[in-house]
Amino acid sequence: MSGINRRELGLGLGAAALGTALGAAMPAASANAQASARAMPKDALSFPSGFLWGCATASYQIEGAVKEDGRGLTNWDVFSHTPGKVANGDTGDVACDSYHRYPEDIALLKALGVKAYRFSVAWSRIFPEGRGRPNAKGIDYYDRLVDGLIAAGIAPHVTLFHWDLPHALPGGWQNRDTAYAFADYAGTMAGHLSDRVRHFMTVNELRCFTDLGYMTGGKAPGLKLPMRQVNQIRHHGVLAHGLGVQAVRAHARAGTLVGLADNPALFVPAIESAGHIEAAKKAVRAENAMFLTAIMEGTYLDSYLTAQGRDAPLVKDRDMALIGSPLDFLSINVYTGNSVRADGSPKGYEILAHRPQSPRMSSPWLYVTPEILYWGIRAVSELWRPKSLFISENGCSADDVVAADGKVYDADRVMYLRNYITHMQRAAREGYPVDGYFIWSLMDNFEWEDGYTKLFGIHHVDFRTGKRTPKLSADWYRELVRTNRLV
Ligand code: GBH
Repeated sequence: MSGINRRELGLGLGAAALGTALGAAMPAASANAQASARAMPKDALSFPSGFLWGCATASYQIEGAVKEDGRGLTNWDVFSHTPGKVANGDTGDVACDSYHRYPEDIALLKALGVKAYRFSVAWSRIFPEGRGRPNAKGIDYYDRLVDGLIAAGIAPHVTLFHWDLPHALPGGWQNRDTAYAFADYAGTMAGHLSDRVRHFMTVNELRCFTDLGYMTGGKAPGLKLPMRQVNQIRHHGVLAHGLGVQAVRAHARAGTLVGLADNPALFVPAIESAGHIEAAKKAVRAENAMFLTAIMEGTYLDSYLTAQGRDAPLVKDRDMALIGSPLDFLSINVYTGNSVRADGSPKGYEILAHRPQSPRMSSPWLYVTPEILYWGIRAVSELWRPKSLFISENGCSADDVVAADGKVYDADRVMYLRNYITHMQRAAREGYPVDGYFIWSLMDNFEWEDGYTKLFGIHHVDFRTGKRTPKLSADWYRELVRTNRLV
């Protein structure tokens, strides 16, 4: 704590800012101690020097070329081609055509001035059937992409699984074998790319490819299974991550960093006072018991196992140790979060529902809660002390309109981003270990079950021609990145 105080004091912050910094820094102090080399912001609006600004995408959402160069069929090809599953019957068949237009994408990143690009590898381009012998042409594509990024001075941050699962794997995530197939694939890619890629994320958002695919069914494969099976699928998901961490470490060069990109449920304390802050933190730990809590603690909380009773997952001997494999960094995707208040219940908290009049962006689920970025970073830092933390996604859909001059003036997206990033700056200023931020998304793309009806890009994409045009939000982000300061 004294380290933080000294640094904060030396900066001559105003009394109010200092009060916040001191009060809030206390619980974070030991989280910060291990990262004492991390630079602090030089003033109340700046980010630490070396803060990593980036943009994110995912394979099925941007690549297209679904039948090219031996790519195998995936769950999302099947799902999007099933009538009634995706808005307008949209598919990722062509999407942004990044499989062919990736040099343009690299040019967009370069023009923004960002130093990192988070993309995902399509498992079925590497192993068309999910396992077996690697497909050289698939690997070549990612070689070209990675080489192009490095030539442009942009660090590739690779997600190994962002939901496009090879269809040939029997039973998908219902089958424990899929976790082992994932590890083989993860090891292959890490072995191949780690001479140029330093950051690997195993999986993206456990809740989405397990619960939303197999419990509520809005995402591929669109099933609504009983809880016994859902819990087993969740277990296979976290196991895949753990096996993936081990495989990356076994095959990658020394110095390679491995983590995951999860979207834990995060909460804003209803009031910024000790009891509510503690309640919100408790909620983060309990509500993510089957996912991030299991990964960060290497165990399932009793409260989760008890609540599931006979539906609890079947866990084999070494599973929990694998699931709890120590990580080099933690990445979280942060979009929205409910408020939580302390109460007298056994759990100690109540999650408050969003109000009908609460502001949202274009996606109905996307309630505007900028403070979640601060409280999310703070909760995971205090609970699990990650060595390094990235915001691997943050962004929003907006009802974009192309103006007469061909540009999208998305002042609402700028408002959203500016507010969220302001709260991330507070976290950095207070010494929480946040090292980088990736906007979702570099460009408009296939938004899963919403097809092309909800667009998150800071570049507009004309899906008839493939043309990319920077929106106002891209101009704004360029200025933020250039100054490394809130703008
Ligand atoms: C991320 O998911 C994804 O990683 C990315 O691919 C996606 O394009 C981006 O965000 C924007 O959506 O409860 O069924 O009503 C965001 C996480 C989780 C989004 C749950 C929507 C609610 C849908 N999401 N969700 S539902």
